[in-house]
Amino acid sequence: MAVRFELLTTDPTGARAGILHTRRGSFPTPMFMPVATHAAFRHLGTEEVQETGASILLANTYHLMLRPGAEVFKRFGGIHPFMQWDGGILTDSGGFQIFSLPEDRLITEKGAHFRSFHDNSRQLLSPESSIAMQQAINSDIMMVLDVCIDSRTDEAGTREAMERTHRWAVRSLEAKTKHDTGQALFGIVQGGVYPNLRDESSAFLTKLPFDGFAIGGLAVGESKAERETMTARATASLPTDKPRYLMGVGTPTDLIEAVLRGVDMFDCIIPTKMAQQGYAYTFGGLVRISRTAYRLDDTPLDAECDCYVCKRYTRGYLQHLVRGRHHLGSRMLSVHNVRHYQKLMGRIRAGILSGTYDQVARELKAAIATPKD
Ligand code: PRF
Ligand code: ZN
Repeated sequence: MAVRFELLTTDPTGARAGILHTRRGSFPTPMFMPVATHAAFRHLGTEEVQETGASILLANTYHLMLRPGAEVFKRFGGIHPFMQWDGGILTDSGGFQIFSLPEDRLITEKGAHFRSFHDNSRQLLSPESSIAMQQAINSDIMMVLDVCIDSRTDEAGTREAMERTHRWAVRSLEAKTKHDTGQALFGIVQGGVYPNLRDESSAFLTKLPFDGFAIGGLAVGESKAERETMTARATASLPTDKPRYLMGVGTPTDLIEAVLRGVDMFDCIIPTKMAQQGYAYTFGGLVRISRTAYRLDDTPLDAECDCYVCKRYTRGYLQHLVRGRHHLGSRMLSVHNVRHYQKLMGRIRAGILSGTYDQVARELKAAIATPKD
C-alpha cells in the first residue's frame, strides 16, 4: 500500500493521534501541511519550511499543469528533486480551482474545459488528465478530481455535484490502477451542508479502495457551526484505519475543533496569508505587528517560540519591516506562523496521546480568543 495509517490513540473526545507511513517517511498526525501551490512557498524557501518541522507539503495540479507543465517534471524526476523537498508531497487535483475559474469555462461529464491564463491555450482537466499530471509531478499522495461548489447551493444542485464527484472518483481510481506508480490516492467526500448527502458520499466512496479520505466542500461559504457539524458527520462514517484530511481548513481554532471531530490532516494558506497582512499567531492570541504600541518594543515577537525570527529579532524591527512594506517582513512573519502551526499540531497531538485533549483544546481556544490587540 502506498500509505499506511497507524492509529495510536483515539481519545474520549474522538480526537486521533497516529502515524502516516509514506514512501518518504513516517509522519505524526494530526498534521498541518503548508501550501506550495506552484512548487514554491509564498515568500519562503524550501529550507525555511523544512526547518519549521513540516512533514508534508501541498502543491496544486491545476497550476503546475499550466506552468511549468508535465514535461518539466518528467525531465527533473518529479517535484521532490525539482524543488529540493525530501519530505512528503500531496497534490490537490484541481477540483477546487475549477470551481473558481472565470466564466468562460465549460464543465461537462468529461471534465473542465478552460483556457490557460498564461497563453490562452485550450485545456482539459479531467479525472484521467489530473491523475496523469499528478503522476508526472510524482507526488506521494494524489487527490481525485472532484466538483466543489458553494455551500449555499440548494440540495438538488449539491446532489448533482456530489454524484458527478462520485463518478469522477471511480474514473480517477481506474486511471491510477491502469498505470500504478505506487502513489497513494485519496477520495473526496462532498455533499455540501446536507447531512444525508454527506452520509451518502462517505458510504459510496468508502466502498472503493482509496488510501485515505478527504472532506471537501467546506470553508466555502457555510457558517462555522455548519462546518463543524458536517465535519463530524463525514468523519462518523469514515473507516478508522484510514487518514482523514479536511481540505483548505483553517484557523488555529478551526484545527482544534476539527481534531475534536476526528480529522488527521489539514492544509491552508492562512498562516502565510495572515503573515502577508502583518499578523502573527501566538499561543496568547493574534499579534498585529503594525500597532503603534510595538514601535519601541525590543522584545521578541513570541518569547515562547523557537523560530529564528523570534530568537533574533524584535517586535520593533518587525514593525519597521512591515510598515515599510519590505518583503522581508512578510517573510519573517511567515516563518514564524508556519512554525507556530507546527507547534500547535504538536501540542494537540501531545494532548491526545496523554488523554487530556479535551482540556488542552479548551485551554488553547481560551488563550487564542484573548486578543493581544
Ligand atoms: N476539493 C478540492 N480541493 C479543495 C477543496 C475541495 O472541496 C477545498 C474546500 N475547502 C479546499 N481545497 N479538490
Ligand atoms: Zn517565532
